[in-house]
Amino acid sequence: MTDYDLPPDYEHIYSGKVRDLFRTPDDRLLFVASDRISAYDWVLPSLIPDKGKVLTQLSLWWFHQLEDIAPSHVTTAAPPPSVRDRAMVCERLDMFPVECVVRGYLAGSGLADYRATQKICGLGLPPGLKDGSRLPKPIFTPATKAEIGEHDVNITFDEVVTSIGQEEAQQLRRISLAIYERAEAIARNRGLILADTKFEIGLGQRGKHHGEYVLADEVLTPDSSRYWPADTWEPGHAQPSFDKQFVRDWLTSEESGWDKDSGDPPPPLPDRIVEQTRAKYVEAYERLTGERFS
Ligand code: PZK
Repeated sequence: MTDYDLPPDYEHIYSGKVRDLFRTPDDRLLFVASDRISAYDWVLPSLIPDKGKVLTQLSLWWFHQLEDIAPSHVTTAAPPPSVRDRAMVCERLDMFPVECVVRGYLAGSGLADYRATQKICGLGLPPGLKDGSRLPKPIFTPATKAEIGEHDVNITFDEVVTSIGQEEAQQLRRISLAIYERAEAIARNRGLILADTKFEIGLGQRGKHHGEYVLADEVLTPDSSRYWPADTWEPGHAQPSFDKQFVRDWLTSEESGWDKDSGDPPPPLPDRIVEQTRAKYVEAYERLTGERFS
């Protein structure tokens, strides 16, 4: 799973469903995006060729678009050759224990919370919103990581304040909303709706960014964000996922033979679904950046 043929002095620290973190010999972090793909809370037994490269290159492009809002954790050091295009050498930050989520549209856990309470993270919303509705304005909807394997838990802004302090909570909200606003406008001009997105932010520990709020992880990739095709957006039902819809449709089709509620692991994807899905990640990269993926 984390076999990237790295030099022996790179120490594996942690793996998420689709990304892996290593310590470099000089005590920085190597962030590696795999070709793994998740759906229905499973990591599928199929890889999507170039997915890690596409998402890493997209993330680097976004970090550049956001440089005037917040610095990123990415350093100029080159990753080892075996992971060159899918990895970033990053500075080690003191991470805030908060998932900084911004929503401009109603979906996912935000939709579930709205239906239950007409609120998200304690923020009241107007009545009558539907699945996929645009919100009156983007909202900061923080979450905490639950136990491993569990879903993030939405929390109120006051709970963030209690956890990390008033000044710090306000900074995370300010930075997150500013980034969403910038990114949503760029995506909209490229025919994509950025429905929601999640950031991880930390404080610089040394050097140029000492004491500064620094953007970490990967940013504004289809794995950390919900992108929808703008031309078919229609509130009132679940919007098709820009990147994973072929996967979801096949996994829930008769052909797959899989029941997502069975507890059984999902089967491998047919080659055509793998290829269609790869093409969607490449399309996301090319539409957003305006550059050919290579
Ligand atoms: C850090 N994660 C999440 C990332 C995973 C899990 N620059 C940083 N400094 C300190 N900690 C982190 C980062 C970053 N990025 C990020 N956990 C810790 C994560 C990658 C793979 F499995």
